[in-house]
Amino acid sequence: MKTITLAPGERLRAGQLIRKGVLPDAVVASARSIVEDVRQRGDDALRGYSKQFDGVELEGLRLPQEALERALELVSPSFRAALEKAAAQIRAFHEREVEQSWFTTRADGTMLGVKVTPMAAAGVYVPGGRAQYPSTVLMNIIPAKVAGVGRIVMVTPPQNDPQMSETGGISPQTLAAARIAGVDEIYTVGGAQAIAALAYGTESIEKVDVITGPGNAYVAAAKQLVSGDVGIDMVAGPSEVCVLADATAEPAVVAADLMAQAEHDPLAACYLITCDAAFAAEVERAIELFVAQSPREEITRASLDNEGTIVIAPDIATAVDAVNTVAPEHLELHCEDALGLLGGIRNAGAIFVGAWSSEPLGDYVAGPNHTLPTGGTALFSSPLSVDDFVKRSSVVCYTPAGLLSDAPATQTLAEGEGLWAHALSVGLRRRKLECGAASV
Ligand code: HSO
Ligand code: ZN
Repeated sequence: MKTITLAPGERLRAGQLIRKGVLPDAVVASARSIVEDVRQRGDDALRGYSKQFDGVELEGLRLPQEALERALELVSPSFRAALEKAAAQIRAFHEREVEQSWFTTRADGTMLGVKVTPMAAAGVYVPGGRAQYPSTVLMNIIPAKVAGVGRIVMVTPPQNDPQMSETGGISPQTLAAARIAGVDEIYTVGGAQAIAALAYGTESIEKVDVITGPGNAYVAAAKQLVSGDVGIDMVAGPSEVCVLADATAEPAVVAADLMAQAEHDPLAACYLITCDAAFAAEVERAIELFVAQSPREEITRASLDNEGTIVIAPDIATAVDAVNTVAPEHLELHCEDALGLLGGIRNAGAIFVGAWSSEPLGDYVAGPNHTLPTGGTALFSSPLSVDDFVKRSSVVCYTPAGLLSDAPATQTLAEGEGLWAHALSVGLRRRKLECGAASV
């Protein structure tokens, strides 16, 4: 890990941080041509790309319901029970996020309000191979379900793996999670082509209104390209954790917490911010001991060596300021007065408070969503939530008394903007009420 030592009065600057995640032009260009092709040729294009990229010849694109039921039998009872516990707690948390429609009535009887409506259909992308996490399936489908989305569609590339032949080339763990979360349709297509199919529809896949879920660079590029025609969640960059710790924390525990993020991806970024240089050195020693035992040693080391940063701050206020500059996806407050620091934290996707709040609890079972803003976007964006699956319509319902009260100001503003028919629209109604006739 590299170390930045801040002198008294010095602040961490955003420019000192390594930020990865800009999509290469060549990837965007290739995603654009795939998206266009799927728009033009529909299912034929999907079949062609599945053969080319995934090495599979698709017959039907839709996974039969029996594969979902079979997956529930194939996973171990303890894995299924863990998924069910996680799903229940994620559901309970997201139910708290549901926003109700609201209406208010003015003294003149005019009613104003907001009508909240779930999106009709949502598409959830699930990446293939090693990055396929059943927990992410729960985290994407459950908020859509809680929002009241009528049709939840999952897409994922099939694996050419004989062990998955009974479940259509998709891992039983992933399918069990999708089944428990309440998926409606699954299609065995992945990549930019799957995003295009969700966004524009093909002969076999009906279009959706919003697409969420992580994917590789081509998937991210395709999501960006179709956004505007459909809603998308954030385009996630490499994972991040920032641990703010003092000497009351156990170095081994902090080491494990940093490694838990580092093992995701060689580009994952881990930060340790502390006022205690001796403590930071102990954490580094603990990492050395653990990392040699990790089956994911290579990824973990690559992440910590290239993207890991220790910030030594002169005092806790500077340390908190540094946290806000990093604006991490995950923040752990591992300090004596962790709760007391919460008020000063302005920028973080998820905040884990105190020694017992291990970040992986949040990855799996605590309840909040683990799809979080990365790359400093916690400055202005929020975790995936029920909100991503609903839209609001404002509602305006005037009474005659309300119209008479608001017509003059409306007419004045309309005339000021030179919009004659705007003034007329209100004026005719006003005249009808005042004179009993709307005619000129
Ligand atoms: N920490 C990851 C989510 C995850 N962890 C899935 C384990 N499985 C990004 O928030
Ligand atoms: Zn994780």
